[in-house]
Parts: sequence; structure tokens; C-alpha cells
Amino acid sequence: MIKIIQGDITTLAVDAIVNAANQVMLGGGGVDGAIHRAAGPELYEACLKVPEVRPGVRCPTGEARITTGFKLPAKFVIHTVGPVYREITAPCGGSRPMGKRTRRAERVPRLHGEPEKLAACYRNSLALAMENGCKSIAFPCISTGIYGYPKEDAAEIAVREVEEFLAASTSAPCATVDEKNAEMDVIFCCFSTHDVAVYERLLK
Ligand code: AR6
Repeated sequence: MIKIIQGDITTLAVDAIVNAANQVMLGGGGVDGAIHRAAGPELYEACLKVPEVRPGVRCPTGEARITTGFKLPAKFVIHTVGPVYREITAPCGGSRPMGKRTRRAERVPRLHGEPEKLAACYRNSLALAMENGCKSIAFPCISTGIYGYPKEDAAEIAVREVEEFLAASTSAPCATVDEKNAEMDVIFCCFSTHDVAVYERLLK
């Protein structure tokens, strides 16, 4: 089941909350800072123990890592690293049509794999939650703060990935009755009323 709530993700008593972290995984601003503050210094210590895949990188963009939630009401924190949005807006030439479709078509190839990386954050976080027996998970709006991803575009990706994951996990031909019943509750935890409205529009 998918739910939208407005509030502080650090207060949620779910199996896992997702952190919009950075590659070093040692805390930062935004939701990352809030999660580290609420979880206490043990979270920092646990993150330090996550092996680096290369110097300064514990979690590459699009991947996910799991730690305990420590002082949080959530059992686990799933750390994922969203893409930094780097769209370069094309100057529209005089003879080119200026309609919405044209502008959008020009815009897409100028991204740098951000949509795929953001989709991977949701997929990998959900897979890790399932591997760890989680029945409920809450996501913040990954990449839409400091990393600058447009909120509507990011929400479309988030909703699509979660819906596909839930559909696949309940319709797999080999799933037992128990597995089918083990469907996860997925919460989109929005900090602002604007974000709530964006998700409500997509899910209605
Ligand atoms: N609960 C729920 N959502 C929150 C909370 C909260 N307590 N605090 C902020 N948000 P951001 P990013 C929302 O910037 O864009 C960090 O420094 C916020 O309104 O936290 O992925 C990391 O270390 C926004 O909608 O994450 C990285 O360096 C969303 O969370 C970088 O920021 C994500 O905003 C990651 O940037």
C-alpha cells in the first residue's frame, strides 16, 4: 500500500526510513542531517564501518546501504545517494518552435543519466528493505532539496518505481501466499504541502 504523509521522517515508527545521503555517508544537511541528529552518534559510527568502494565513496550514486536506526523509532536507515541535477537549458533558436513538447524534447538529452540514477535509488532501497524483512518503508523526496532535482519530475520517477516494485512483488508467479501477503507499506514522507500536492496528483 502507498501512503503520503507530511512531516519529519525521523519521527516515523516504520521498519526503514530512507536517507537522502551523499557518497561519503557521514552526514550532511537536509534530511541527512536531521536523521543523523535524531539517530545519535552511533549512526555516524555505523556509517564509518561501511566499506569504501573507492576513496571517499561508501555508497555510489543510485546505490543503497543499510544501517541500524539506533535512537530513531525506525529499525533501519537505508542510505541512498540521489543524483545532483545538472540540466543545462538549451537556448531556443529563433526558427525553432517554442511549444511545450519541443522544449521538453530538447531538455531530455541534456541530462546526464539523472532519471535512471534516481530510479535506481528507489529500486535499490526497496530491494534492500525487502532483503532485510521490512514491511514498511518511508522515503523522503530524494534529490529534490540540495541536489536540485525538479520536484514534479522526481515524484513521477518515485511513484513509477514504487508502483512497479509493489506490482512485481505481489504478482511473481513463484510467490507463495505468505509472500504475496507480505506486501510492503511504502510511505512518501513529504516535508512541504507542495510536495504532498505533487504526490497526491500523481496517485489519484
Ligand atoms: N523529513 C522529511 N523530509 C525532509 C526532512 C525531514 N526531516 N528534511 C528535509 N526534507 P535534501 P538531496 C526534505 O536536501 O536533495 C545533504 O547534505 C527536503 O524538503 O535533504 O537528496 C546530503 O548529505 C527535500 O524535499 O536531499 C547530500 O549532500 C528532501 O528532503 C545532499 O544533502 C531532500 O532534500 C542530498 O541532497
